[in-house]
Amino acid sequence: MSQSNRLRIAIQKSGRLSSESIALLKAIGIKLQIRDRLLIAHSTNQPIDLLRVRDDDIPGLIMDGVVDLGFIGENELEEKMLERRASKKAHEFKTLRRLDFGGCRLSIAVPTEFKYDSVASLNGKKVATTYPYLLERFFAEKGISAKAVMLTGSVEVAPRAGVADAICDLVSTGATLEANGLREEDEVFVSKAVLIQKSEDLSPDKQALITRLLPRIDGVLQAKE
Ligand code: PRT
Ligand code: ZN
Repeated sequence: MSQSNRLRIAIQKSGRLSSESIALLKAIGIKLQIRDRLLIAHSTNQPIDLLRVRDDDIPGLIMDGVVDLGFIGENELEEKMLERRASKKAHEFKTLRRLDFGGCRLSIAVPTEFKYDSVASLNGKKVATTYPYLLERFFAEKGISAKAVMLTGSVEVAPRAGVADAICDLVSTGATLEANGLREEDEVFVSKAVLIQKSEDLSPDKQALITRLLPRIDGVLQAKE
């Protein structure tokens, strides 16, 4: 397979990070034509292609060196890094910038009737989460022996469904927890969107393009402060 000399950037196809990732690229002068169904979008004024995928795939695409840059939430990035490190897969990347969107926290929440004094109240309990590696690292740091139960969706209904005693899920406003009779107790990880680069060296042309783009990103971030 011939290596394209166009810079490849992975972005979430549709979800909470998509529109702000695209808005940032446009704000730094990259013209993009995005057709909704297509996996690839080409820039019309820069040697840049966007690869539009599920956010879960972005850390692996970077760590396997398949794309050059990616926009991803730190929660997803750190979880996939821990998972890949545990299974001895490539897990290196470089963080270029921490961005001003996608902010959330990965928190432990319990049903309102659960008596929670500290994280030690979770000893011997089951905690449903989509982020078992982040949660188990937190338990290990705190010396807690609790079980992370993996659920890829509907984590907030796990206690009511009798699947777990508590949950560990992403929170932004807290409305979802409240609607499900859950109370936020402890923060496991605080996250924002980041721009990352694969760890292997890029061609001089690609690296020079990134070096030109980064000050423009800084300008956009500063203007919004
Ligand atoms: O389809 P794909 O796999 O690409 O998307 P996805 O459904 O996995 O992800 P998406 O678009 O929901 O989220 C992408 C990223 O946005 C996450 O990985 C986080 O980095 C970031 N983010 C920021 C959030 C939230 N805020 C957030 N509130 N991701 C999810 N939520 C969910 C949370 O899981 C819970 O269900 O929103 C609900 C809680 O919100 P509040 O406001 O009620 O507290
Ligand atoms: Zn996802």
